[in-house]
Amino acid sequence: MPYHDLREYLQVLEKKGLLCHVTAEVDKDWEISAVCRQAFRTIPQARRPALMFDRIKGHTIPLVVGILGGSREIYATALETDQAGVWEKWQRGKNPITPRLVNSGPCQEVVQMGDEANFEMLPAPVWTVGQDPGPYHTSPFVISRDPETRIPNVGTYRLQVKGPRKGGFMINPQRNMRQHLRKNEARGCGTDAAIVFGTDPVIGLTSVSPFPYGADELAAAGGIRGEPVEVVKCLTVDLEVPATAEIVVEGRVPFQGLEKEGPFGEYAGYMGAGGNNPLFEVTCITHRRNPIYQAFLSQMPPSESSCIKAFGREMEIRRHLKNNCGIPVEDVCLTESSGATAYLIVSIKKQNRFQPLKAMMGVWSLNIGIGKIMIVVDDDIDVRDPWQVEWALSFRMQPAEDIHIFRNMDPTTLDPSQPPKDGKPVPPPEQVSSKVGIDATRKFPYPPLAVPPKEHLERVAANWAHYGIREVNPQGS
Ligand SMILES: Cc1cc2nc3c(=O)[nH]c(=O)nc-3n(C[C@H](O)[C@H](O)[C@H](O)COP(=O)(O)O)c2cc1C
Ligand SMILES: [Mn+2]
Repeated sequence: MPYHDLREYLQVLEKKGLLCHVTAEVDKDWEISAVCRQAFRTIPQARRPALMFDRIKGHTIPLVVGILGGSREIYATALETDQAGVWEKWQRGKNPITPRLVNSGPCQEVVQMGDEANFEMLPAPVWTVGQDPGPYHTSPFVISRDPETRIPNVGTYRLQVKGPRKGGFMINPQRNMRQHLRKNEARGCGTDAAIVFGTDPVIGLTSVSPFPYGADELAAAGGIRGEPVEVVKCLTVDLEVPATAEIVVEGRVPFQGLEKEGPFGEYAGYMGAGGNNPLFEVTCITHRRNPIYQAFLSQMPPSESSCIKAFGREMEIRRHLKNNCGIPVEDVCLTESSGATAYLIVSIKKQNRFQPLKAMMGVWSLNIGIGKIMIVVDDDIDVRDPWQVEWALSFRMQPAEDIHIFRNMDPTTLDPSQPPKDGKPVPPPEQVSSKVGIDATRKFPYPPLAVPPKEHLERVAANWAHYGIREVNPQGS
């Protein structure tokens, strides 16, 4: 049975020991960010819990973070499976199920119209204290629709809190919602939008994943869940939102309403400059009684952003290379230290010598600027083990033949290594990048491996205690 709402999902996380309550009172304007950062940088991913801040100074609404991308185990739990089952579960999104419209839903238990609506009642933290201009919503699921086809889109685009009824979006040029804004601008109108916080977890996972334009993420979520997402009509805009959502902020992106947004501490680990970006004007806020607010931790990797992006993108790459390019892919790893964007390793069961280069071309043909550095290895190499990848690079690769550099490719977003022009950072629409692809597969038969026979190793392992070998304790106790 799919999760009905965020609350049901949080209970499951709690039961599995994957959610930890912070009961100490915290200040959202500096402390939440520092606690999250400390948790992500000191607790290895496999042991890292999602966090629920129960008491926030000056606020009544609790905040959850890391509940979708705190770790790969948490991500799998959101999909009601284990890590090995994620790929199969995700594939179900290819058979979308249209959302079911219902008359009422808990997301409208409390209604605040017009001047009553106060965006600042939500406990949006300040993330990069001293450098971000103020609090930011990092986990909004933003719903808008194509004015011609009326097909809705859901995407996560961060939002700067600019006042009780005003926000500032950051929507990259290639994002789907940009097309809605462009089409409406051409007709001289603004764009209705609904910002949803806290839903059944599958919706959040589809909101951050790059589905092609025209795909409705709520329908994809329905396909993955195996049951339609229930939606209700918004009260002030022509949109539908998940009925069991915790909080819905309805509003409008005004016609030609651009304003300075940012700078913001970005996924790559550096401050991004920000820019002139679309405004958001709040018309109404609806929420459940005792709502729960959700945030994502971004900034320097490892972060929730790097974990969630890695899983979602690895699956999209694998699907594309397999289904569209016919490459026998074994596994795909986008490293978290590269923000799950720049550094990519793909293993293949190579059938002919053209496939490594084709795998590179296949990845770079995707419209998401992934894989500035891409390494292709054989299927005996574990792409998640840097030691094995370095071994393959060291002894299955000849630099002059196997390193391929391509210029004038699409850029990695927010990559500060792109040199400035006339002393200023190059604006996103003008950015280009070069890419390097390294073929670290074997090109001809190799000598046998220099290790003891497998049966000897197994015999010794079975009798390990007999040898009395103890590990050194670094504490010396
Ligand atoms: C934590 C996190 C934060 C994100 N913030 C932004 C953002 O501020 N602006 C943006 O354009 N994309 C952002 N993204 C990426 C988009 O959510 C992602 O590309 C998604 O596919 C967009 O939806 P769309 O494909 O329907 O446009 C973020 C992703 C994550 C995981
Ligand atoms: Mn989309």
